Amino acid sequence: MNSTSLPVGRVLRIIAAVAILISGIVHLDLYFNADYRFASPDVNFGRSILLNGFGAGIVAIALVARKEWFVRLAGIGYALSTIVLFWYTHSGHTFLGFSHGGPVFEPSPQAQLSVIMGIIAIVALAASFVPAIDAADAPSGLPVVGVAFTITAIALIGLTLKWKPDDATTPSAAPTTTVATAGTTTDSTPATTAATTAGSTVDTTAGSTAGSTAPATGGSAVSIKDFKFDAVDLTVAKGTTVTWTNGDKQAHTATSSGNFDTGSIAAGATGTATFDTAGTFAYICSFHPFMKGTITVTG
Ligand SMILES: [Cu+2]
Repeated sequence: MNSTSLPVGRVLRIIAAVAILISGIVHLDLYFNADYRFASPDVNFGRSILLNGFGAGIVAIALVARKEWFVRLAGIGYALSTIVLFWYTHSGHTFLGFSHGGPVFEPSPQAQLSVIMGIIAIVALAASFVPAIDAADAPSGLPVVGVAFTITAIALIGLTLKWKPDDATTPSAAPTTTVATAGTTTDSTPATTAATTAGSTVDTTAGSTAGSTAPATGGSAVSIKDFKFDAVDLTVAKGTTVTWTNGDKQAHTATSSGNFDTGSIAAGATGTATFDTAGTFAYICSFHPFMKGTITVTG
């Protein structure tokens, strides 16, 4: 080695900084490009995503500049809390509350990049707490590995941000159990049925198919826009099929635990539930539990 040899600890901190920075860029993208800024007026959900993005930049700079234990611990805390918040801010379908089959996270495919980068940062920083690893001289090849990782990571950002579920002719992430037939039973609950019209049904006229896919028997509509159900409290007659039309760039659901669940409704798509039992059913979006509504069914 020469006099400029690199301690492993420094390489690990740079790797963690790059990973955390990527996680933060994902959050900034969610905020500015995926409409999460519209989730801000009433709740802090959007703002928390923005804060996460800026916080990532600060933590990343600190990790590159300083090697104190508390800086590395802050890096672990940042990455861990991001992953925990993914879980906490979703009411839950599957892994960390994301939905729903398919190869990617719904509603935010880029969020899986954030999770992967968080895990990398945690592992790298945890390793830096092992004195023997931290103090060792990096093998001459390690900086090359670091550069390769950085380039790969930046390429991943580009690819992930470019990738939009809407671009696909056949939406891989959308549930494939139903086609345009509203009210198809997918729920074992006898009282109600739920179905989701996959994004493929809106190929011709996006958004306007809600009316045509709704059954003729007195369907009722709820629009979803800017992370809100526009008919917050809807009253319908028994037997009515309610159609939710998603006008956001993000997927949403209408979910009432034990009663009905539209499943993930992709951007521009519709989901339905049929109400055969009188009563009042409070529901939320399981991806964004601050989105609330009720359906009251009159006998
Ligand atoms: Cu939602």
